Amino acid sequence: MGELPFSMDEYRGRQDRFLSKCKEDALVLIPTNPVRIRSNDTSYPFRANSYMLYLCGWMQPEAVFMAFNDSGVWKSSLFVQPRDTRAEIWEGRRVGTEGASSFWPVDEAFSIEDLEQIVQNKLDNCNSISSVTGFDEKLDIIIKKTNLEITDARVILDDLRVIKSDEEIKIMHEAGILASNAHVEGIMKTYSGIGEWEIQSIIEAHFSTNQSCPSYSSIVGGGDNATILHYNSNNMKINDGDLVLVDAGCEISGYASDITRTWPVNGKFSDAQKEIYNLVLNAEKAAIEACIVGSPWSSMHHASSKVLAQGLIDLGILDCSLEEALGENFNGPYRNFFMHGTGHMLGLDVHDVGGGRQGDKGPERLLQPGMVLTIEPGLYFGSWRSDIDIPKRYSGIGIRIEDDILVTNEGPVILTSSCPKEIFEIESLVGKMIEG
Ligand SMILES: [Mn+2]
Repeated sequence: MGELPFSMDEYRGRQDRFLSKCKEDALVLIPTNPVRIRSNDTSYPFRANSYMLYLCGWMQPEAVFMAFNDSGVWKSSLFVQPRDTRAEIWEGRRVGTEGASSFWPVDEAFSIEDLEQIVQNKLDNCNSISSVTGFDEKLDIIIKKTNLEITDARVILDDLRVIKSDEEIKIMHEAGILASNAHVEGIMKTYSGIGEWEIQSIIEAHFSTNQSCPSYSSIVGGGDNATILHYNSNNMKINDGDLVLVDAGCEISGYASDITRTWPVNGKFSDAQKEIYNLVLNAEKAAIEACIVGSPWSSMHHASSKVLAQGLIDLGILDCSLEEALGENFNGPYRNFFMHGTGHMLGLDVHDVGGGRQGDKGPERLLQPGMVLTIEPGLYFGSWRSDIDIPKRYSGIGIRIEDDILVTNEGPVILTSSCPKEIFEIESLVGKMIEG
């Protein structure tokens, strides 16, 4: 029924760090995600809210984490679905209040049906509410009725979630290795004429065989489809001579991995493909090297942008100086071919909390030991583009290379390093598991 991925101490430590920063007169209320209806009595697969997973690892729906300060001591509790045989026959087993208070890292547990009444009682001793609103409509209504000041708990929680503990890093490394192995299997089973959906199913079967699942919708784009950044139709055959871009990661105990690799379906990069591939690879390596403790968040983006812009000039795609190519605030013409950021935080969410800034408008974040982020530069020359002239030699090429990086005092550690990315490695792997 969902084992806790971490020790009680790990969760209690997270709660202590969070609650010690909350106002002492605040009632803390953190909901999970709602069950979303697909149609009639079928629903989308339920996935608990990441703040709930972070604070107490509770994976079942209809739950609220609550905490209040009782004469200087924070007490935490969980509202959960009560045991109910009739409901469990249809929906599955519930942990219930007794199970929650015995085996989860909280002091007590209540039925979710008593939420409003218990919250009302607690408000006698509280003058504000710290919550994450916008997820649980029922809780939002209860909170609004109180007329108390509401502070956004995310401001504190996001800063905590940004730094991963040793236990979290261990799981994220496992997720990185599993996604690497899945990509390798995808590469080894690729041939000219393979369907995008077939590569998707090879990779996702690798996840589910290992009791994992995708951490986002897998992108498998052959040829021109690789130049559509969030392509996930995955329904075209990939022709001899084309590259395929695969952006797919998995989730272990709620923690995401996120890998992109690009390979030729016939096992051999053309000269033009090689030129762009090596440029993106060099940009990726430069950005990884910039993941140094104390560096501003944007330094990795600047590092990859400089390599890409210079490369576009060297290949004759841009006809200007490096300064002009980069432009003001790194928004110059090189952005015609590299339209996205170089990376994002990674954790319980694939695009994890706590990106470039501290809080909404705070100062730029500096890289610290324990942060995990992706590095994923790319270059895209969609033949279908009407906004700019695409050089013929590179038309139809889309390449992105993405790894997951742990920042440490000893320098960047690549959690996905077992996924090959050098041209000679990839060429030697394509089709190796095709029989006949
Ligand atoms: Mn990514």
